[in-house]
Amino acid sequence: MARTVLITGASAGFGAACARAFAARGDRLILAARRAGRLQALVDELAGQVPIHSLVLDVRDRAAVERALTSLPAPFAEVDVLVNNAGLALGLEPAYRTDLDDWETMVDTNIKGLMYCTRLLLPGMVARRRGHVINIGSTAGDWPYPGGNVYGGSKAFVAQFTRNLRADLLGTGVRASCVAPGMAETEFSLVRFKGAAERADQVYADTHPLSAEDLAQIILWVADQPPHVNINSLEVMSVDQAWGHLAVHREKKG
Ligand code: NDP
Ligand code: 8X3
Repeated sequence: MARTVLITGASAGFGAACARAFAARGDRLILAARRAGRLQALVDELAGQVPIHSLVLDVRDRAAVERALTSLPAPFAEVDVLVNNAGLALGLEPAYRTDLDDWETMVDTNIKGLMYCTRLLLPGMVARRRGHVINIGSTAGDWPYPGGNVYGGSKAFVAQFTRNLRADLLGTGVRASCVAPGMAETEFSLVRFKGAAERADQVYADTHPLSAEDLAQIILWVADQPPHVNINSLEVMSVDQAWGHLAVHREKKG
């Protein structure tokens, strides 16, 4: 049966790949992002396939999110699957050198934007006794690394928020899942390094990272489980990525 699927951050990366994957399954799509042109190109690509409602939306703007999600037009009004994907990392500086504005942007997007969308759509899901909130976390939420500071902290929030949602949603039939990818080649690093393409490319050089399409298939699989099955959390890495040893500071004495 066709579902109504709302994907935030649908203009690029995982979000755009999810739009294509859910469209191929025949689901109705609500696609949200800030860049209208990118969103429109995706709508043009998929419009012949499934009904699509696009929202030019900044998830940090609580009033705009409230307006958009409380006035969804009829065929899209009952959201079955919310993919809370919009998010970003900004910078890789140590905590004592980062730009406080970057920290605030990450909190506003990765935490508050995700909160707004979830809170606005949950009551309908609970009333209909069906629905699925799929949050995109990160390995950075579990495994610290230098420069991960607020980005990793925001993704730790996503992981624990998802578990707490499960606790609150017990008995409602509504599902909550956190998909936590490791390194994946999207525009993520270009955004993190503020357009420095060479530096972004280095992240993926000479290795085989996850792709947006890999993640879209995994997210689709999470959504496609039978209604009584809840994938709580799912961590996924490229086979070329694993944990390193703990860092040790050494300094000659005297
Ligand atoms: P991309 O940069 O390719 O895509 C990010 C998407 O988020 C874009 O569509 C962007 O659209 C949207 N977005 C960013 N800020 C906002 C905002 N304020 N309001 C609405 N949409 C917004 O990155 P990814 O696809 O890689 O990232 C998707 C998610 O996956 C993020 O949450 C990221 O943290 C997470 N992730 C990524 C990993 C990776 O290695 N790539 C690994 C683990 C997790 P627009 O600019 O048009 O608004
Ligand atoms: C993105 C993966 O390792 O760059 O969440 O933080 S990482």
